[in-house]
Amino acid sequence: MTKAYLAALQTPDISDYEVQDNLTELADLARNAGLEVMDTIIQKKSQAVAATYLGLGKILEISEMLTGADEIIIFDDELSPAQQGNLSEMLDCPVIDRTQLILDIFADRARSKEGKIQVELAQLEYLLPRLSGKGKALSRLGGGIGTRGPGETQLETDRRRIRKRIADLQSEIDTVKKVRQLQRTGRQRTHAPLVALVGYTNAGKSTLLSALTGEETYTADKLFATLDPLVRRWQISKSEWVFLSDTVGFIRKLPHTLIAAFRATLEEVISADLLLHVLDAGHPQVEQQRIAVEEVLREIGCDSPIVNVYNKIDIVEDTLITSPEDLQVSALTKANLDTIGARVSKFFADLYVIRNYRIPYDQLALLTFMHEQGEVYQEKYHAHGVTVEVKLKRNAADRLVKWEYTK
Ligand SMILES: Nc1nc2c(ncn2[C@@H]2O[C@H](COP(=O)(O)OP(=O)(O)OP(=O)(O)O)[C@@H](O)[C@H]2O)c(=O)[nH]1
Ligand SMILES: [Mg+2]
Repeated sequence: MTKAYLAALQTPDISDYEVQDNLTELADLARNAGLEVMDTIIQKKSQAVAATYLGLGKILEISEMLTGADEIIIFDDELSPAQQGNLSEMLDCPVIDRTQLILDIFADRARSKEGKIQVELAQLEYLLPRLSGKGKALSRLGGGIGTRGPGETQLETDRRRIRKRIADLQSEIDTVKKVRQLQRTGRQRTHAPLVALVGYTNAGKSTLLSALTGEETYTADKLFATLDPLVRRWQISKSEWVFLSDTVGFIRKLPHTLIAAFRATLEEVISADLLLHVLDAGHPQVEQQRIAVEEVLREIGCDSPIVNVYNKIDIVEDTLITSPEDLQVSALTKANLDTIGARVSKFFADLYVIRNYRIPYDQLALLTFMHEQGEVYQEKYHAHGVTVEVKLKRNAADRLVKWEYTK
């Protein structure tokens, strides 16, 4: 098993607690990538050294730890291509950063064609600037970590071929996007709302989707178990149902290349009417995780309303203090799951209104609008115009008050 050493730079704005937290998570990521974590190295410094990231003293200290066996050094922050090349040369050992580690785990987890294309795109975008002049350092990453996915041969091809591959992958993703768009349009036609489960990786999203919908999903106690989006029907009450989606989990410092590459997958989240933010209440860093997820949501341009669902309350010993709007459940023991249905049902009851309109014949575009945006219950043609009974989102209805009438 490859032995991993973890390294982090602690600048004055980062507390001891925070740096430990980040390293604990990095160790978890490393183990998820099949590495054995040996030791951690922290350097306190006002800023990173431009050429080598760490100072010379620290680099010597690390080199003394190394035994020359199958070893790798993993940095908690993204290294520049030059820093990565220099460090690897000086330590005579593969050097990767958190981004590359996450990309590697994603490559290992990707099963579907869509997942594989997106991960490969992210990996190539990451590798491209690291190819020039540092070919030697990169090809030394042989054997396992950092080489899964695009493969050794592609790493050695010139940048032009990689650019061409990136362009091909991008056009494949465009096709995926179109297919997803069609599926969404199909769903929109049913006028059932879309609720998306979002949250930190391993929070219990897939377990919750299974518990709510009764559908089997893949769940596992590992990071990024789910990569592909999944949409299922969820009957929230006898008369109401919604679409519920499960997608890839988030993490702190999620690589930008991944976020960009996973846009097609994340559309499911962006276009949702409501987000259920699943939080692992048993995790010591649950609040930091909540903030990290909210940051990623902002980054992908998602501003849908959010309901926080604190999951895993079965393993929380003390009373969990949350805001009164937040829900507390256990997907595993199914405790309090009915509170989620009740909240979602209330949300949509407040979101939609049923109204009657009288539309003159010279305003028929409004009728088209209602068919597109809402669910038309009744439509009658009279001499003066059309009367319609329709269920619409409240904000759409507000724009139509002029044509409203009470029966
Ligand atoms: N104790 C406890 N464990 C839970 C609960 N819900 C989920 N888990 C466990 O947490 C682990 C992760 O669950 P998943 O449903 O795969 O989590 P996820 O959010 O889908 O994770 P990713 O797909 O990796 O992002 C699994 O081992 C689950 O059995 C819960 O309510 N209580
Ligand atoms: Mg999952």
